[in-house]
Amino acid sequence: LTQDELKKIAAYKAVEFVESGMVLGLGTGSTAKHAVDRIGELLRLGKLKNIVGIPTSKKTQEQAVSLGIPVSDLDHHSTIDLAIDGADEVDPQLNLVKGRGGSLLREKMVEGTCKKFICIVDESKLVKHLGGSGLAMPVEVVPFCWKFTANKLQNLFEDSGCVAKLRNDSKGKPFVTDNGNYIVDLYLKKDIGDLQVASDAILRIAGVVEHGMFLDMATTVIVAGELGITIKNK
Ligand code: DER
Repeated sequence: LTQDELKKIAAYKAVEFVESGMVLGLGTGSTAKHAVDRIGELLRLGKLKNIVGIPTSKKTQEQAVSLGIPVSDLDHHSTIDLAIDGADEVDPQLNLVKGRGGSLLREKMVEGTCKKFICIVDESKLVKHLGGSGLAMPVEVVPFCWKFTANKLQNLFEDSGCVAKLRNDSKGKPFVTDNGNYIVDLYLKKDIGDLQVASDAILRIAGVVEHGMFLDMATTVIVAGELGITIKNK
């Protein structure tokens, strides 16, 4: 099975937990895309009714609208029944790294106010500890003096051999999030120790808007692997 087929399997399994009348958080990324497609298909087939989607990015909003999924926002629905979204890393305690797609702020706002958050991944996302994979730990920062903020972040994790890099788009310009901010990616050579301590320290830096560690937020993780589907509950 290809990675995308595994993503689709996890996504379809998660949509089995969607009930008519729900207010749904719609995730962002290639895995969540399959879940949004499936929700649209079930609505079209009449197998789901009265769904309201709260998108976690402009991209997902466009996808939902194109599928005929009614969309709204947190100002109109401050509590969400179920959010379905992907992740870049999942540790054994269901802590996540998200944001390599650049949508972490709206994802964290939506997934921080839902009764249930089902995270959908293929097995390649499973890690023992967050942050040590050498892949990006995204941090959304204000554009104003971003270098100042990036240096503060780099110094914070200097004992983990951290390198902070501004994320650029395909044209080599700074990537700009849906919220008009920049992303500084942290590349760590060692696992992050105490995740909550790290989270608090990052958020104390004034130029930081939000980071990509989603701690104690997922209530369920659905993992699709070569040997089948695993459902991990908090
Ligand atoms: O950027 C994000 O937060 C995405 O949800 C990411 O974490 C997962 O993206 P993928 O499903 O394309 O791997």
